[in-house]
Amino acid sequence: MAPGVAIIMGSKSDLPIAERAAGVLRELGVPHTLTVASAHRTPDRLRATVEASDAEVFIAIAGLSAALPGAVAALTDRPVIGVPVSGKVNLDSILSIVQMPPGVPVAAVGLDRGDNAAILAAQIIAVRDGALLARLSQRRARAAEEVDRHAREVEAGGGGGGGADGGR
Ligand code: AIR
Repeated sequence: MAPGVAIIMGSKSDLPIAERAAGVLRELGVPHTLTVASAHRTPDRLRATVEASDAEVFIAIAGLSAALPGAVAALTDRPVIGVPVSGKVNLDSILSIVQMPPGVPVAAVGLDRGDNAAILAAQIIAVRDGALLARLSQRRARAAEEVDRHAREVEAGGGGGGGADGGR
């Protein structure tokens, strides 16, 4: 089933977000690799990582001036999903990822949303993988059942709080 998804983070400090992505990919049975390479601190390592990878989709995770997803996109024609990482100023990483120049797109997910990056990467791969598409559909059905259960709890006066993503 390899090659799957290559997850690259700009720093080891991004690992909690990368682990969210890896957890979802594991659950969906999508092979993946995990590494650290910074667009600014280790550009040579980043180039070598991308050039050596046979991944179908890249997930690039970075905070601050988050050049990483764009730098990966500059090095490959395969799809790149950027995950901005939250910090003191959150718009910096979001805009660094969203504002790519014409011709070199990066798909952006929300702040710290490694989980959504993994789902999107799996959806891209699932275009040619019916079994993976079925697992994605089952995952979505389970999430819908959870909302139904929450609705019944709230309507019965249970409440309990927590947002749709558990407040994460
Ligand atoms: N970063 C690393 N190289 C370039 C950038 N923009 C990002 C990392 C991390 C943040 O800078 O992706 O989110 C802080 O890195 P560190 O290593 O200081 O914790």
